[in-house]
Amino acid sequence: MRALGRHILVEFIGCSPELMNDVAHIEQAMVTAAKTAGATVIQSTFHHFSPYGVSGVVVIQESHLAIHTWPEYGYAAVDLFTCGDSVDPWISFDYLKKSFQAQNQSAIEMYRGSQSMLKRVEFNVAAERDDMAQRLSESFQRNVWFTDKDEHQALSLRYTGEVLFNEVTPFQQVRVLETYSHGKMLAINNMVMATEKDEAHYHEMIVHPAMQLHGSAKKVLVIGGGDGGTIREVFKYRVDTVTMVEIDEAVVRAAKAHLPTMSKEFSNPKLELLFADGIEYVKNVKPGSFDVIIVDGSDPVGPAEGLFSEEFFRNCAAALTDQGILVSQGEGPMFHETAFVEMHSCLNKIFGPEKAHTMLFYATTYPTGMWSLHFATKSALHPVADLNMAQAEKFSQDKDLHYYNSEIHRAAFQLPNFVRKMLSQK
Ligand code: SPD
Repeated sequence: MRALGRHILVEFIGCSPELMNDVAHIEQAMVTAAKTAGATVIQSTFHHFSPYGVSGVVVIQESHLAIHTWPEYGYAAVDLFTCGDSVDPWISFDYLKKSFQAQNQSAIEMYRGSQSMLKRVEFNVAAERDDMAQRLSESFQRNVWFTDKDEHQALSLRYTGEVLFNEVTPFQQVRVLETYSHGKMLAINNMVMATEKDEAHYHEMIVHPAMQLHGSAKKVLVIGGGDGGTIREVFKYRVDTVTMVEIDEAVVRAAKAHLPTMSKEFSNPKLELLFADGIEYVKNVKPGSFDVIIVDGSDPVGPAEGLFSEEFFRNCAAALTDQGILVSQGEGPMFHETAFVEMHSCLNKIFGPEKAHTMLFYATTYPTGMWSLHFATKSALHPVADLNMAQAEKFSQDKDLHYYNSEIHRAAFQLPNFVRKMLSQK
């Protein structure tokens, strides 16, 4: 060979946009492309960026394969770089072309390290290199990362690269992945919804402050919450009925198949499960039907967008009894700040400033880790002053709760100054 390495710069055009946004597929394809060409794979590192795009590298003993995709253009920029005679990068090229369903492609091959420019110096590393290669090839490491982000910040979790559930429904993409640090994770449209390790923070906080303050809620409405974590907490009380209105049956199916600790109450006979649009549901519900309404929706993009509107909250307020309480997933003050502020201001307007409150808690797998719940009461009950602390503490102990206790309840309603300022601006 006239050069040390061969470098093919590839443009894959007209690829399947779905495949170009599927980090697990791309990682698998790149690793297989390397192996098919006869390369020894050492390590792969791949990241997905929400909403679109995947970047990754497969390090091979003979150099590397790298990619960056733009799903919205059906485009992938790929580098195939191999050294030595034993690996033919064009075999990887052919494999990827098929795997990405590319309609067009162009490629430029460059010879790297032209022998005419280089002078060999005496340096005998052959023995060590063979030994090292043997050891490395026995421990191929995959580094596949899921990233939940906006334009400026992100939270990433490393996962196995295996996708346990993956469906694009008429509403959204629903996936269950196996993370290394947080167990199985439900992701909707590339946003973390719940992980096995920290879901109790969210589900206990969206349920217990309202149920404890109310003290005798019998009829509860849950909007969203298809993973089952919220109803699991509600069924820790002596309720008569829980009505759950979930727009996407695939979320419930994914949870039943892969998230048993969250989904265990779906067989409860007191559950009325409706697959319908919660926004439409509350438009038509009889006034005064529910003691507690819990809005456990996704983020304010896609089908959950209407769950952040004034009309929706007005309908919820009407659907509550006179002692009723509303709680809604409220986004983070440092992530989706606008939605966070507007939702509070909306509840202020509908319920009155004395009756609209905000809670903060730790959500370790939501971007920034600081998450909120908005809380509003129809009655004059104050969520802290009127809490029966002894009863809340006893409940937390008796039920062996993971996050909620009486002190956490009180603390959750205390806000840092910067959050107070944000909320008083509207
Ligand atoms: N960014 C995440 C917001 C999550 C809201 N709902 C989660 C569903 C858990 N039941």
